[in-house]
Amino acid sequence: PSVVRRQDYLPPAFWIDTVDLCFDLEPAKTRVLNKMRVRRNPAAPEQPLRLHGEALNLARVLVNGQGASFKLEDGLLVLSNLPDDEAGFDLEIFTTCQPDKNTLLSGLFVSQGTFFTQCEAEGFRRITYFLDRPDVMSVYTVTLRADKAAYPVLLSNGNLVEQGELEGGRHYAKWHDPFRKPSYLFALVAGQLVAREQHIKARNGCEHLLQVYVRPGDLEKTEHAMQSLIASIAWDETRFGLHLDLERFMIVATSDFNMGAMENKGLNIFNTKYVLANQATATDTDFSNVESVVGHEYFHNWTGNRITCRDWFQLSLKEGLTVFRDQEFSMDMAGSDSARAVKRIEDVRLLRTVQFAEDAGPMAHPVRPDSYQEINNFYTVTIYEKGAEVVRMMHTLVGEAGFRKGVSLYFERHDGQAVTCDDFAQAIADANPESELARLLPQFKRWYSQAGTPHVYAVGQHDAAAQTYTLTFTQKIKPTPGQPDKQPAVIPLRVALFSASGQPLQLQLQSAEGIEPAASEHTLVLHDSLQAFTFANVPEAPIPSILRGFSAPVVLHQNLGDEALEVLLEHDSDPFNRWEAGQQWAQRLLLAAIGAGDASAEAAPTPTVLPERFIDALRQVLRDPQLDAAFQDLMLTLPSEAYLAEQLDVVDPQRIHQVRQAAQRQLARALAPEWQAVWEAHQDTGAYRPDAQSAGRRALAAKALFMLCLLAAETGDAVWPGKAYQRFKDAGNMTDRLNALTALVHAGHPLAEPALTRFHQLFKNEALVLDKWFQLQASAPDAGGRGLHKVQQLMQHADFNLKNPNRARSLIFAFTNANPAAFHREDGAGYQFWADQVIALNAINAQVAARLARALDAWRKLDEPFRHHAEAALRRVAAQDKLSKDVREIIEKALV
Ligand code: HT7
Ligand code: ZN
Repeated sequence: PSVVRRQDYLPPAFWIDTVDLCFDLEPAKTRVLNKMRVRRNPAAPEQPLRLHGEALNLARVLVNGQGASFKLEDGLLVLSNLPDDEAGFDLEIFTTCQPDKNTLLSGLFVSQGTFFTQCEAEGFRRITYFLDRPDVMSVYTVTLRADKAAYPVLLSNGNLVEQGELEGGRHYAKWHDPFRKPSYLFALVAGQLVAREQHIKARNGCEHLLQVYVRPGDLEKTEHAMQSLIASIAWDETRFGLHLDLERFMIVATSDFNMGAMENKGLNIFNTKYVLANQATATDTDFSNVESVVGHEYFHNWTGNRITCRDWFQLSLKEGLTVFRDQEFSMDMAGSDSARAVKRIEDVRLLRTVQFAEDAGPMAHPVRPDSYQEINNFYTVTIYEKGAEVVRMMHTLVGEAGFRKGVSLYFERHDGQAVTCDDFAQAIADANPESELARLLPQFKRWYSQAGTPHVYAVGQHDAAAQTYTLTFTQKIKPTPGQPDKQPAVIPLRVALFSASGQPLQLQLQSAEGIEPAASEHTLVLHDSLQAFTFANVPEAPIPSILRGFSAPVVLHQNLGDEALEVLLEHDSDPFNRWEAGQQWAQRLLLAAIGAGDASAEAAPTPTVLPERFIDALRQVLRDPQLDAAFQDLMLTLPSEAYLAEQLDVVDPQRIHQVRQAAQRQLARALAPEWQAVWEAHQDTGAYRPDAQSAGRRALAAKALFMLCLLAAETGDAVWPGKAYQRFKDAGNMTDRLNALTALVHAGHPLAEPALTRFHQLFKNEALVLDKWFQLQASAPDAGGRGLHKVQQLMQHADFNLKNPNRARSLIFAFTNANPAAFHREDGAGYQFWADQVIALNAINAQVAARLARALDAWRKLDEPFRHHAEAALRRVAAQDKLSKDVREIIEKALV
């Protein structure tokens, strides 16, 4: 396989200063005339000009208006004997491509009769020959020509400078983007679209036109996206002093898209899933996702577009930083401290289930990878979520104001440039020369170069005579592929201490200089494999609260007894660690139950997994009127099956499922009166609002209904399923409707079937709602082992379409990634199905296929008989001769 290595980076041999593109748009054959001003890079060794190109038909190449000699070598257009003029030369290339055959959705493609582009990471080379690398930045002028009736709206980056009529019912629009940009930020859209528009005036007095383009009929679903955009603009001004630099900012939605959205300069292209939302069709989660994705793409305008990446190994430079920014934006929008904590918990749950698993598996890679075969495989949770945690640790180490200073310095130094992760870290450290970050910068940057999750072991020792309490920490990172030896990481640990009755204690940290001033919390900074910290004047053995707010992306091991966890669960003033205490306790109980029985010898699941004391603690949480509903909901959620699997060396997915289900049923039974009270107390009749508070109340009510329906499945009670069906029918919003339907489906109640039929009937013309319909069925419990059969049946449904990534994800991925008990079958049929779908998708859309391929990343940890079936399925895929390099990289790494 051909491997791209970070250490092989060389600056480009040429610069492309300006690009003038003219498109004659036709679905079957689009003509592209590309006129560039090219100049040799004096700093690079002399080489021919090698332009990237893929799936293009080349018609003409002219240099300074004359026919030029060129070669096509491995997909590259190679031009030598070029003019040696310092001022450069004109290069004109004429090609055609076939957008309607482009099922890969990279480059120029057609979705429902509209042209769209997707150029990140390497899609521009599917539009024209170019130096398709992020460090080549150019000024673009783009003319779009198309049939006016079929494509009335013609959009590209920047400002509209001209438009008019052409012969034969055609028309044109000319766009100019004054900002230099890399080719991956180029975009065009042409089709029958309508826009919600809003004029805004920024703080600095500049006026801007904001537009959200959708298909006719979807306009009334764009209000939330527009409000989210306006909020994002205001937030970036307030929090970072970054203003919108364009006259016009456009968002366009498409239903065929490989990812969530794309930050093309001034012309963001979005998956409809992250734009369209109204209360009838979108859930609270959808509303909140729209807000955060609109924010994320908007924030890229500075972190990604104004300053971009030197090469794709630096991808986290823009993605980690922008995820950090969108997380902070969502927290600020959520409002209360409790709502902020809920958002933090949700982010950490994603990190710990998906990213920690990635870091422990065959695809483990550093936040700044050293090599790749296919860059599209590196848009990962490590680059995004772990990358955001690295930025968050910098923020913790230099503080809020210091971080803002650092970001300002970063823009002062690098605006308009293509830079590296080192440049970012250096700017934050240089702006805060007295900080621990500046002191420890070379070690801190190991977060960029070392893969794997650090494990931190904490031991507390109280010295009654000296009245001191010492916390001793050791840290260790397990080997990952290609990295057998690891160095200690810099780990900021926010720490507090509590008395045995849960009172917060004042901390007096002893240092070489003496005793530091008393504080309720300290940030201890680990940087060695063994370190101890001593607190003075601690009369009794305290209970430590470590890693508050999840201040570093590590696994913390501490031997706290159940009593201590109970105290923290009830009293920790840090909501994250309060939640974490409950999770730690639940995890310990569930893992003990999983390990306690031989699954094959034990037909019935462990009947009582949770002791009365644990249930009592949760009962208090559920009864506490001071707590926000969203927080109560999270406290009452047991660790997921995926998270539990992550804690085990040998995984029996069926056993994990049985035990978690048993615990869930126990909570349903033991807390039935509380669930009823919760349901009654959260019957809001007010107008629907998707804010964090209201969404939290709906989520908690949904959990109550879910539990009561689960219990009804045991007792035969008809009341709660009846109420669920009623709610399903009468709900005034999609959140309540879908939650009620979910309760019926997961309880396996007979009313689930008519409800599903009715749901389909109601929403058969709403693609995003149909996705939910497929997804719910694909992730439903595997009653009698029929889950796989159900999914296979649904693949034959008239509304299923493997070519549409959202639909493929909602059915196939929901089954393989979110329904472990149905997917991991003892007969291996789930894996065979997975292999069939990877092979089928590979021929349509290699990027989506490669994502699906990752569902078996952790196959080596599986217990038998799962493991040998999984291996056979992987080997079957590996043996395919027409495998894309995307899928091949994933499968080969899994089989190493
Ligand atoms: N920067 C965007 C990445 C992206 C992408 C990458 C590969 C293939 C298709 C893609 N669509 C969007 C998304 C983001 O992080 O904002
Ligand atoms: Zn991004």
